[in-house]
Formats: sequence, C-alpha cells, structure tokens
Amino acid sequence: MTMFPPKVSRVLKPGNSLFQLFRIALFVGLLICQLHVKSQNLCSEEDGYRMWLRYERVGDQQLLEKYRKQIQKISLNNDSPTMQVISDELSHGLSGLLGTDIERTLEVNSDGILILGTPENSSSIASLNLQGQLGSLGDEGFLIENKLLDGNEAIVIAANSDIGVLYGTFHFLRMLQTHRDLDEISVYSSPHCKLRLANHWDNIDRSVERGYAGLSLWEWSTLPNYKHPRYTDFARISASIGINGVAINNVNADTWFITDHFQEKITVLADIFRPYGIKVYISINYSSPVSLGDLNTADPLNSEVIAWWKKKTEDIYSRIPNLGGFLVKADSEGQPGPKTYGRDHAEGANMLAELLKPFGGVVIWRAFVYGERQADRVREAYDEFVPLDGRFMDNVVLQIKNGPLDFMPREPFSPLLGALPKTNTMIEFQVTQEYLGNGNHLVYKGGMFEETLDADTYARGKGSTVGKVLAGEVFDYNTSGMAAVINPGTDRNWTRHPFVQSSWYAFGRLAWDYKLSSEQLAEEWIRQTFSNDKEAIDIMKDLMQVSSEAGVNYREPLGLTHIGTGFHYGSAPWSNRSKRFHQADKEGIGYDRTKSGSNAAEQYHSPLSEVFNDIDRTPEMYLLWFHHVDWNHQMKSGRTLWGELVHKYYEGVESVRQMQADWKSLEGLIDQHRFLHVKSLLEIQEKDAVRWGNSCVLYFQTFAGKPIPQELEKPEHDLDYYKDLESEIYVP
Ligand code: BDP
Repeated sequence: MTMFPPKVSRVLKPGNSLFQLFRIALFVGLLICQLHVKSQNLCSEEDGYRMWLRYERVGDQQLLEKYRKQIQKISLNNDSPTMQVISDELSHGLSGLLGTDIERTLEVNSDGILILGTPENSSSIASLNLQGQLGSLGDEGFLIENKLLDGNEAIVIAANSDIGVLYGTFHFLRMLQTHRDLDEISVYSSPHCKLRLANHWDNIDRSVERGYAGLSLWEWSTLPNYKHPRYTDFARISASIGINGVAINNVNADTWFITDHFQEKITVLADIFRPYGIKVYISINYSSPVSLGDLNTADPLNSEVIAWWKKKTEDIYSRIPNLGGFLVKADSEGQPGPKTYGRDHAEGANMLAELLKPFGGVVIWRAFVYGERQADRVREAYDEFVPLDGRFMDNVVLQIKNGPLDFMPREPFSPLLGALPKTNTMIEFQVTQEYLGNGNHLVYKGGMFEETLDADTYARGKGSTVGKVLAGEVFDYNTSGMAAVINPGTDRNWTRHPFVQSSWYAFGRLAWDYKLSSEQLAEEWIRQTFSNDKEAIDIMKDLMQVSSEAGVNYREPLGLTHIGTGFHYGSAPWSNRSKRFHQADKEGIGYDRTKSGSNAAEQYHSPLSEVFNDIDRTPEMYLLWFHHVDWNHQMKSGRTLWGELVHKYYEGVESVRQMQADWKSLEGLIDQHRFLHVKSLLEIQEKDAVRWGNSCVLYFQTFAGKPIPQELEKPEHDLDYYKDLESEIYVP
C-alpha cells in the first residue's frame, strides 16, 4: 500500500532526491504548523490580555441581525486625536462584535446610522439642537439616544467635548458587549467625581511595590524611543471605565523620576495617554531639592527651595503641558516631608500647590501618616488633618485611604471622610490584593468598595454617605475623587489572577458613578470578559459576591486587623505587630477604641460615635476593631465570641470550597484556558485558607483556653507546625 496517489508515488521514489526534498518540505511544514499551534496556545485569544475589551462576535443570531440593521454606517469627524481614537476603537469593536466592517458616511440619508460627535465637530449633531440636554453633562459627560434625522433612524452619541464622546463610545460598546437592547436608548451620564485615578506603585528598577503581576508596565530602558503597544492598550482599558489620571510611580518616590532624563520618558507616556483623556501624575520625593538640587534643606518656606521647585515645575510643564500634578507621601513611613523642617502638612502642600496653580495642576497629598507618637495608629490621620481643615489651597486634594489604618481586608470607613468640610478630598482604594492573597486568591472587591461608599458618615445628618462626600455633594469641594492602587504588571493578563481585573473594573465604574451596585458591575464584567451565557453569569456572579466575605473570614474576621506576616500574605497572629492590633489575652480579644481605650470611636459623627462605643450596638463585623471583647460574650448567633470567631474562620474555608465546586460547574461554559487557570488558583486559595484559619484558631485558643466547637473538623496540625511554616520562603 502506498501513502500517495499512484501518479505522485511514481515520481517520489524513496531514496531519490525529489523524495528527500519532499521529506524536508514536509518536515518544515509540520514544524511551522506545530509552532503556529504552539504560539496560538501561548498567545491564546483567552489569555486575559484583552481584559473587558474583547469585542467577541455576538453569538445570539437574532440579536446580531438586529444590531447589524441598527448600525449600518458610522458618521463621525475624526479630525482630532481623540476623535481618531474613537474611530479606531469603533472599527475594532464593531468589526469584532458584528463581524462586518462598517461603512463611513457624512450624510444622513438612510436608517441605521451611528452618529458621534459634539455640536462643534458634527453638523448632524449641531442640527439636533441638543444644547439643553448637553448642558448638564459637563466636560466629560455624554448622551446616547435614538433620534430621527430627516426621517432617518439614527443612534446618536453626543457630548460637549471629544473626551465625552470617547466615554460615550466606550459605553455604547459596553452595551453591545453585554447584549443590551438598542431600541429605546436613553443614557445621560456624567462622572460624579472629577479625579478618577489609577495609582501605580512602580519603581525605577521596574519592581512594583505590592504588585503581584510581573514587572512595571513602564519599560524605562527602551523609553522614550520604543512605544510599547501595551501603553496604548493600558490607556484604552483605563479610559473605557472612565479613569482620567495615572500616577505613574510609587508613592515611596525615587527622586530620579523628576530628572530631565526621566521626564523625556514620561513625556512619551503622557502623549500616548492624552487622546484618551488621561493625565499623568508624578509621585515626588519631598527632599528632592536636597538629593537632586544640592541644597541643604527642603524646607517649604525657604526661598531657594521654592525657586528650585518652581524651575522644576516649569521644566516639567514645558514638556507635559497637561500634567495632572504631583502625588505626595510626606512624613509617613520614613518618607521625608515638611515636618522635618518644623512645618505642617498644609505649609508643605501649599508651597507646591502655589507653583502648580498657573498650570492648572493639583497636589494630591496623602493622609496616610502615622508615627510612634500615638499608641493607636488608627487615630493619627484624623488628629493630624482635622485641625488643618481650611488651610489647604483649593488645588490641593487630600487622598485618604478607605479605612483609618491601611488597606486591611475590612475596616470601617476612615472618619476623615466626612470631617473635612473645607479640604478637597479623595479616597484611596486598593485593587492589588496586598492583604487578600496577592495574585493567588479570587477576591472580588466590588462589594468592599460599595460597603465603604454606602457607609453613612452623618457629616451633614443622615444620608451623608462616603459616596456623596466624594462626589462633592455633602461639602462644597471644587475637586474630589477616587484613586485606586491597581498595580498591574507585565503578566500577559495584566493582573496575574484573572479576577483582579474585576476589582479594577468595578473601581473605575464606581469612580464614575458611586451609585452603581457591585452586583451589576460583576455582571457587566463577566459578560464582557467571559460570557453572555446566563448560566455562566449566574454561577460566576454568586461566586464573586461571596468571595470578599470569604477573604475576610479566613483572614481577619469580626474586625481583626494586621494578622498577616511581614509579607502581608499569610497569617501570623503571633508576630509582635499582630499582637499590638488583636490584643488577645486570657480575658478576650480586640482593640478597645471606646472611651475606656484609645477613644478612636469619638472621631465619628454622632450617632456613629455612640454606636461604636457601645458593644451591643457595634455591628459585629467591626466588633473587635472597636472593643476588647470577653471570650464568653454572647453573639447574635447565640454562640460565644470564641465559638463565633472559630466559626468565621471555618466559614471562610467553606466558602472557598463552595467557590471551587461552583467553579468546576463552569467547565464547558467558558474557555478551557481560564477555566483551568482559575481552578488551579482556587486550589491554592483553599490550602491557604485552611492554613491561615488554623494558624489563628490554634493561636487564639492558647488565650481562650476553650475547645474548638465539636461540630467543626480539628486542624490537621498543631500550632508549632503552623508557626514553622512562616519561615518558608515567600515567593510573590
Ligand atoms: C502599605 C504598604 C506599603 C505602602 C503604604 C502606603 O504595605 O508598601 O508604602 O501602604 O500606602 O499598605 O504608603
């Protein structure tokens, strides 16, 4: 029997040169095929790179046909860099979603035209006389509506500025990606917060502080020459959820970032981001005049220091005319600041603000300050900044972490949010999972952000929620906002754990509109990132919603904090720092922040201060944050505190096991690549949850002196075993 048809086998006789040639060609061909398949696997479509901008073909045939009728032509004037970006994104998005290239037109003479623009750059939009509707939408808002133009049905995306049109475009693409109906669209949307920032804790050597997804995105050694395509994709991803500022370097700032050498590099990033409405902010080191400028002081009131910063500021703005401003961590965790020179934070910030003002720049001054002065670190930011209220210039914004301590898995909101009627304020969230399992655990933080934003500060009576404070609806701020430490990196999927993307997504959308629900955002994200299949959505959404409580429970339930190791990954309740915060002893556990203790509860407005002072009225999720509680204290469940605490740790583990089971049921409903990836990561999460929980239960048991409730399985090992594990090498 021959391998080839008769004619071919006559010519290709084994041994002859043609046969050899054929064999070589076949081998090379197979190799190429193999390599192709391999590279396809490596750069698989579903490697997470595209984030929520996947623009997959609409699978529902009926809906696809309908969309194709509704969007037959596009009318826009791409005469500015931003309009060009819009045009590119639409081509890319619509060809993916609808599977056809959409014709461009400037005439509206048939149905099915998508018209985009401002009254200035689009005669069609000008003819609609939308001034009334656009009036309240500001510089960044947009509207999307069905309109009749000369009897033709059209969908209009209009705004007062090109950037507004860009946000409208991304919203429209989101509608298509999430399979929304386009029949009666009436979207009027504008951001609640002026500043919506991604803070990167990136260092000059491309390491990322508390970053778990590879190296820094900014490839300093090839900038300014090489413009890595990731920079543009980063801008697209950010703008698509409304982020309008990027602080490019670590708050523990290296002075080098403001040298001429680095400015050239940063300028390239700023140029790439500009058409996307994104401004660059630079974290500065307060002692730069000394370390870079040969001065022997960085005193903000010293004229030479002021002259040095003035020159520096002018230099930077000559290169980056739209620089957002400076982000400053001063007098905190060893960072230099005005206090070194006997000046306070207002004097320190105002010196820079004065210099940035002519350029429209702002100083974002961090409120994350603490030293050894006070016994209770949780009090410090409030005690430091409340007396300064009213002293900051109007282009200074105080950036306050969501909780008064750090980015613990759960904290009550910082009482500073609601205590500064005369100081522009923004919040700082953390997307990167510093205390929640780094890049290994699945913890959707949308619910946590929502919990903080919905918390009532009572600053101007009931209903003065944190969200409203940040939107400038409680106090009359001229600038306010939200920032998140996101810390994406060079990992192909940007965030290592694919679900860290979901917290990034939720943050951006909430910064735009704090009223959105975390549940809705989870669904939006799933639809765009994984699937529009109802079953898959339901499973994934449930799993995401329980994930944050699970993360809190196996790590720091009932208001415990700082139980972690020095790396902030595992649990180490026996460490000195942990002991300082949990204060476990024979009588009980928890930090007394009532009148009998540090009285941090007094920093909240009434009635919260009274509620937090009262052990019976304090919500149990904050119980050990505010009270040192007897091990026998009766909890709402009917258990003692000890019983409840142990149950919480076990609940955390059980939730992770449930998440594992739910995830397994997704097999076949989502792509195999990410299915297997997350499945493996959940195995790590389960193992960690058991270990972290057991470490705490066994350690706290040495104080409580009580047995682990009968119904719960006993830890596999003893306390010493878990203590020994702490010395394992930590691999981020
Ligand atoms: C802590 C981090 C530390 C940061 C600090 C900050 O562990 O790496 O430098 O916050 O926010 O949570 O400045």
